[in-house]
Amino acid sequence: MYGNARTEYKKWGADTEKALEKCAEIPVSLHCWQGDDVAGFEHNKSALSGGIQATGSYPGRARTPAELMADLDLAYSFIPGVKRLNLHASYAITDKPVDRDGLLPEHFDRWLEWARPRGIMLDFNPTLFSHAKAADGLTLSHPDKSVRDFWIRHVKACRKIAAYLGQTQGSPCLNNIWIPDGLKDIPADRLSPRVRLRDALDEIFAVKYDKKYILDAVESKVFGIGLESYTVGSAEFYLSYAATRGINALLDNGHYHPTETVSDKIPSLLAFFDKVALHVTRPVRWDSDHVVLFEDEVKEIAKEIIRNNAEERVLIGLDYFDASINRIAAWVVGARNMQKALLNALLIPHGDLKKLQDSGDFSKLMAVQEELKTLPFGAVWDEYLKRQNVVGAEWFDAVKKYEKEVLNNRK
Ligand code: RNT
Ligand code: ZN
Repeated sequence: MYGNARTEYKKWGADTEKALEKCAEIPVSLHCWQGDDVAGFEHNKSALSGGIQATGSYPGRARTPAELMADLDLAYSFIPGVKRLNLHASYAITDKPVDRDGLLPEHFDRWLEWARPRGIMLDFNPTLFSHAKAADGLTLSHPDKSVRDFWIRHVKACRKIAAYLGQTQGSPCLNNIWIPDGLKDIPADRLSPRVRLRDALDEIFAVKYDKKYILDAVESKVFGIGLESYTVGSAEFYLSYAATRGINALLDNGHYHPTETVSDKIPSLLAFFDKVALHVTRPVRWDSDHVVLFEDEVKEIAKEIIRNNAEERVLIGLDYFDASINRIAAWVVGARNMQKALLNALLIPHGDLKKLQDSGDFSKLMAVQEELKTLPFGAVWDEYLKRQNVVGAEWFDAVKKYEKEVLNNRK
């Protein structure tokens, strides 16, 4: 089947061998927080807050670092290609309770020890939610200076941790700042919180690190649950901030108005930024963070990365948290679909299609794009899994077995 597929793709000018090689080299950062419904390991845990929600109560949530690491190992064994792990500050592993502003690089040494033999590089996120000092939905833009200062100290601590991770692993660690700050109802002042956020970020970024170790990013949002009327860190706010401060923007495809697409934003940013970071997710009616599927917008996002030769400029991360299904299955399905979308994009003769666009031959462009949709992609995907030593559809039985033997004992 692969041999036939290879011939079919060749007719359209696509080289399946090259695609198989290239696909395996593009890193995808798996988010640790799908494994435990964004709970983390803090000793004094607060409920998930900040306008995000993991709904469902499927049994078997990872409760300890050892459980999360074991679950990740199983998930990774079914995911082809280069994998990274995206951590949140709330996943620090400490003997005693440590508040967010007291976190240190050594609190992530166990993650480094876990990652090193697996060849997995780490990414990082400060955690500015699920905490008493974020209970009113405001952090870095809070009118109370002492609250703002607490969170400034936290993000500074996180940048130090991320730089340490990056230096130790020999690959830059993406440190992505997302804050929930917003208001439920009509604001009386939309500017002052943004000025406070800008100044807080300036204080944070006054500390300089080598870009060899840390890549700083800011993630915008349109609204959160309970924060429907106003978001301090809006798209315009963070894009302007990133552009004027020489840092990166992170685009989460659940964070825009429903007819906006992140696939269209990627090339816009590539025209101005060296790097663009992504949170690939699946918003269903809102920023619901459903598992990523192999569907149009994900395919389109992958196309924009591949056809602009931006595999090293676009940092791909996943961001979803579904607590209503087996959490390992959620990781595997989403991560495999991201890889599927990349492989699909690598099998498109982008150069020929660009020529059709430039010569104004839009009839042929449409006709060819439609023909490409029904080429035997499945055979190439199966071959990719085989070469990556990853099983096909059987992965689900293995996860189900682990559910019976391990997850169901987590009462
Ligand atoms: C929330 C943002 C953010 C979080 C993670 C847990 O809407 O997407 O990226 O999902 O930091
Ligand atoms: Zn996100």
